[in-house]
Amino acid sequence: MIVAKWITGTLVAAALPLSVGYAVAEEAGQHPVTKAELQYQAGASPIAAPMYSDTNPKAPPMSQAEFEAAREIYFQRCAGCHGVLRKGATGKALTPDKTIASGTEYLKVFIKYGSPAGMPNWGTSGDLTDAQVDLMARYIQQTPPTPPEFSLKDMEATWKEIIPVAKRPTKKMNNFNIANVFSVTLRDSGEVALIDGDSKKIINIVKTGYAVHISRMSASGRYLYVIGRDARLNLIDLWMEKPDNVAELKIGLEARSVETSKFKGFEDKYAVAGSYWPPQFVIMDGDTLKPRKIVSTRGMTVDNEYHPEPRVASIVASHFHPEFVINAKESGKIMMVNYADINNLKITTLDAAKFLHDGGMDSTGRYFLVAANASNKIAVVDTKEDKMAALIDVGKVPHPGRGANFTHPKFGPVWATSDLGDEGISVIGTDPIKHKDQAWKVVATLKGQGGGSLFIKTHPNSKNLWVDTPLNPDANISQSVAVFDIANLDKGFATLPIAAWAGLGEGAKRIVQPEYNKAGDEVWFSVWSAKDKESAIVVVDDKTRKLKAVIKDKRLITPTGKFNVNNTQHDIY
Ligand code: DHE
Repeated sequence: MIVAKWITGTLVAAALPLSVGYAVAEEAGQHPVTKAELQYQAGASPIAAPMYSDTNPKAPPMSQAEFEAAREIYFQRCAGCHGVLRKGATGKALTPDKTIASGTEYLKVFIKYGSPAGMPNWGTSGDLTDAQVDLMARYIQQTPPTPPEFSLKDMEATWKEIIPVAKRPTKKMNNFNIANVFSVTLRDSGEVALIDGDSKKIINIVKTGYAVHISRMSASGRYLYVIGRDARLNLIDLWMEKPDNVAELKIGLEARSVETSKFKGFEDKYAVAGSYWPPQFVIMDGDTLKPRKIVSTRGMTVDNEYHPEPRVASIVASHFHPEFVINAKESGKIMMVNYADINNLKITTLDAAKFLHDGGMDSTGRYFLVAANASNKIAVVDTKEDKMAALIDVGKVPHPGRGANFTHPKFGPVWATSDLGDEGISVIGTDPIKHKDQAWKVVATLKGQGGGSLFIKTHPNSKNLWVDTPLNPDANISQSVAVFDIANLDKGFATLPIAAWAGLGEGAKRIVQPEYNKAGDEVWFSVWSAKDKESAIVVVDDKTRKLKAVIKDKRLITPTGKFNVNNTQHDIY
C-alpha cells in the first residue's frame, strides 16, 4: 500500500505495511488518529534561521554537530505536531522537565515503535535509522532552541515594491477574462501557474515562496495574493499585460494564510497574513504590502492555560464590519480584528475550540464555519454580531477547505465538510430564520469513499457535491473522486477515475481539491504526483460528469490548490 509522506517539504511515496495504514487508537483526552492525519500534520517546517539554544546539564551530552542534525530532523518531522518550542500542539509537550524524567531508553522505544495514541513509528517504518532515533531521544532532552522573532523592522528589510503603484497600469491591459483565471499552487517548485479558465492555457508561471500554500483575491478582483510556507507573500497584478509580481514581503519564518479587506469602503485597502512562526499576524497596505501593524497571538487557550505559540490558521474577511476573522490554532481563539483604525485596533476575541484550522462562509456570507480539527468540531461565528453562534460535534478530524454550500432538499441551506479521519461528510443547517430547528445542527451524515479527505466543493449553479480523498492509503480511493447528486443524497455517490483520465505514467497521482470555474459548469481537479513525476489538471464537465480537458505541461510541477478568481473573490463555494 502507498502512503504519502512529506520529507523536507517534498511529497514522496513510500510503502507501509497494511497494519499501520489506518492505525486508530485512543488515549484519554486525545482523539483517535489515522495514519492519513499523521502524515498530513507532520509536515516539514521551513524554519532555517539561526536559533538560540543552551545546554541543559541534566540532559545527555551531544556535540554541536549532533545537535544541528537533530534540530533539522525535528523541524522536518516533529514540529508540525509538537510545536516549534516543543510545548505541545496536536502532539504531546516534549519539554526537558518531561523528557529527562522519561530517560533516553524509554524515549528511544517511543520514537522507534510509535504509540497507539498517534506517535508515528519512525524507526520501524524505516524513516529514521537506529542512530537517528538515539540522536532524537537525546535531542528532545535538551532545552528547545528558539527561532528568532520577526519585527516590523525585520519585515521592512524584506519588502520589495517591484512595480510601484504609480508605474502600474490604470486599466486592464490584457484580453484575459480575468474573472475566470485560476491561480494554481505549484507546491514543490515554489510558483503559481496562472491559467486562463476559458482557453485552459498557461498565462504565466510566477515565482512565489517555498512550498507555496494558498492564493486569495482582493475585493476588486484585480490583485492576487500568494503565501508560501516560508512566509513569503507575493502580490500579483492581474491588470498587467502579462500578470506578474508587483510586490513582495516576508512576513515571518513560517506561514499558511493571507486575506484582504472586503468591507464596503475598504476594498483592496488592506491585506493581512498570519504566521505559524512567530505566532502573529500582520496588517499591510493592500496594493504595496507595506507592513503596518503586527499583533501577537501568544496568550491563554480556551482552557485558560498559557500557550507560547498559537499558530495563525485560516483568515477570512467580514462583509458586515471592517474586520478580519483570524483563527489561532492552538489557543482555539477567534479574533475579530477591526481594521477601521489600525493604530487603535479593536479586537473582539471569541472562545471557540482548540486546533482551529480551515473553514469558509455560509451562503449568505454572514456566518463563518471553521474546523477545530483535532477537537472534532465545527465552530460557527456570527460575523454580524461578532459572537459564537455554535460549536458543533462532527466526525473525526473535519477538513472542509472552505466547505460547500448548497440547498438540501429537506433542510434548506446547508454547509458541508468532509473528514480526514473517517469517511463521513457532515451536513450542517445554516438557516436560523426559515429552518430554525436545523440551524447549526448536523442534519445528515453522508458516507463517502473513505478517510483521508481534504476538500469538498459545489457551486450555486451545480447539482453536484464533490469530495476528494487524496490522503486515503488505498490508491484506488486517493486517485478517484466521489460525487453526490444533491437532489438525491441518500442514493450515495458515484466514483470518477480522475487519475486514469489524466493518462499519466507512474506516480502517486492523488486527486486533490475540486475547484469550479466562474460559470459553475466545469470542475477542475489536480492530479498530484511527486516533483520528479508528471502531474496534470483534469477538467470535468459538471453536468455530464464526463472528461472535458486534461491540462498537461512540464511546468505544472506538483499542482495542488486551485483558486478561481471570481469564486475566491466572492466566497463562492
Ligand atoms: Fe493546507 C488551506 C495549513 C498541509 C493544501 N492549509 C490551509 C489553511 C491552513 C493550512 C491554516 C487555511 C488557510 C486560509 O484559509 O486562510 N496545510 C496546513 C498545515 O499546517 C498542513 C497540515 C501541514 C503543512 O506542513 O503545511 C497543511 N495543505 C497541506 C497539504 O499537504 C496540501 C494538501 C497540499 C499543499 O499544497 O501543500 C494543502 N491547504 C491546502 C489548500 C488550502 C489549504 C489547497 C486552501 C483550500 C481552499 O479551498 O481554500
